Amino acid sequence: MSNHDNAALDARARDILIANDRGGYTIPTEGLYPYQWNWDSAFCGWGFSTFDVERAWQEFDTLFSGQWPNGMVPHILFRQNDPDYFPGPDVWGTEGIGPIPSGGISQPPVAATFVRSVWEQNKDFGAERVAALLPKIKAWHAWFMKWRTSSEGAVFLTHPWEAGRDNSPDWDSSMAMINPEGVGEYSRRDTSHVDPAMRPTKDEYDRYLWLVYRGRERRWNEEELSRDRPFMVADPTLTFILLRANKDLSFMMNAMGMDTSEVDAWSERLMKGAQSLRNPDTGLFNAINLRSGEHTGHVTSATFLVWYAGMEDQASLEAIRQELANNTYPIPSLAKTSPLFDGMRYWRGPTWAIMNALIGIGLQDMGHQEEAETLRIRTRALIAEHGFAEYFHPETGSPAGGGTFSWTAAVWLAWASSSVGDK
Ligand code: 2M8
Repeated sequence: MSNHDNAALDARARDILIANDRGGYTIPTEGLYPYQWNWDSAFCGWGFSTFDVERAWQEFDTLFSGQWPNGMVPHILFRQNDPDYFPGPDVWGTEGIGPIPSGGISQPPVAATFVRSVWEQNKDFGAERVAALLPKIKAWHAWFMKWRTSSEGAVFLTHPWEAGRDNSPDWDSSMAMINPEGVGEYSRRDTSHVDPAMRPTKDEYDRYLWLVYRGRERRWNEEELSRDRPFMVADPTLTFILLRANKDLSFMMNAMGMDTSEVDAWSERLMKGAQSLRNPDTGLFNAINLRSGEHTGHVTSATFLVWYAGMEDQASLEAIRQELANNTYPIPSLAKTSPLFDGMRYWRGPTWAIMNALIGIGLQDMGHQEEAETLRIRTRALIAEHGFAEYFHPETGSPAGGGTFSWTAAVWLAWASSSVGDK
């Protein structure tokens, strides 16, 4: 599609990861996100593995070094205070709970899958590292099973930041049920780094903070928080990703001669949970507002993680073919046919390279070679033509959000670049 210098782009992507390296961990991008984020970090490990395997293992190690005693791996690790980001460690108030000041919620557990991928590239080199990580990964998945699964077995989020798709329309109806009283004045930092038209609204931020204050008041005690959850949405991102990660965990444990029965039982449960996400009206998978019981009805990029979870589905296959046909740069984070579609606003329309990589891996694994390759080639063109941005307009390809973004660079190196497979 595009006529680009692939080797130069590989070098540029490596430079971005190296420049965002803060010594064993990687920040998503300077300014906007100055800390270690959970799923960003796992993607970075995958990206580093293409040129520095030792550094890849370090990334996983530093991520799990922030694990809480209850097994949770926080969505952000605040390794130093940086006034450029809000809400920072003082707002979260987690000091003393985990080993490092952090967020009080988690993020999509992609780590097991990338750990497996890096280990499989060189099993001798990675054996010890994997053996040390497996109990930690298992404890994290156990935390999800205990505190974040619905009665049907789908994984739910308790804060929009927990699914990583911060302002997705999937949360709108649940967010509307919150009255963010008492949030008071605060000063956002994100809108000083990025055009506010590309970010969540003040109404959304008020609710994000209200939920954080509520968690902080309860010292992030899951037992206490589980008694009354004002925000609770069963989500395809978390459900499909945990299901996939859990199967990869089982695979690695089995290879190490460990008993996998408990982990396999979790996969069974998650599989049922995933089925509960199928919207009877559209036939596609989407989120459920667990406080009202309603499916949200939105077709998002998370809808198409179904193959990533190792599940087959004809209706989704037809729908993704349509997305591939209808967008120059698929897959939009919200289908263009939605009246809420906004091509530049974060998780309400733009295309994200990380979601494409996960969807593409799933399609490939499940034998949908043609769709997988189309998605990979279009993502390659998108990045080659528009740079290593945080996200992109699905029609024009305009770069949006932060620039020189780590996970876009990582996805380039490990999946989108035409040199992948040559090595
Ligand atoms: C975005 O989320 C953070 C909060 O976690 C933010 O807006 O401040 C999301 O895109 C999330 O998925 C991502 O991990 C994070 C860092 O790239 O940024």
